[in-house]
Amino acid sequence: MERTFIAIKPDGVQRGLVGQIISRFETKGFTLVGLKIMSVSKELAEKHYEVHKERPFFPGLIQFITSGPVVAMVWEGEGVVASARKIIGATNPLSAEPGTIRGDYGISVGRNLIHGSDAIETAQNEISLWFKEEELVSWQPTLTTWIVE
Ligand code: D4T
Repeated sequence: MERTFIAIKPDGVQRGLVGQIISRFETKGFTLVGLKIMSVSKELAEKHYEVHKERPFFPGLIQFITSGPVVAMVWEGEGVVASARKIIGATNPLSAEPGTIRGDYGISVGRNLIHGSDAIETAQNEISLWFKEEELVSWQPTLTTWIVE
């Protein structure tokens, strides 16, 4: 079953949005299979954002993501990678549609609240970077037959 990596960034945690953000994915019908609050090391942050290492915003991004606790999650469900990106909204919260997480709660690209994997392969790499296999729980919610035909 498809899985994606989602992280509530330090701004989302500090602003008390953890519960509301988790609710978006829960009420959509996806299944939470991994969850932890953690301090992000510089090493992990640099690995996670490696593709951006030559970009001018990279130092600020690393400083920000390591500046406070992050809530790291793995969500599961059919089409979850692309669907989660839609729920999250555009990278710049000012361009993100109302109804998306970034569209509803943010105004600045450097404080865009949440990360979601951008493709299935990226998701697999990010999940193994952030979680150990034994931290993930495979389970089938009893509600599944009322959510998935
Ligand atoms: P993440 O990876 O955090 O889910 O964001 P996106 O997938 O939506 O966007 P991204 O990879 O292009 O950017 C990664 C991260 O860098 C921050 N950022 C981005 C920034 O601070 N300034 C910028 O100009 C850009 C483009 C925000 C998200």
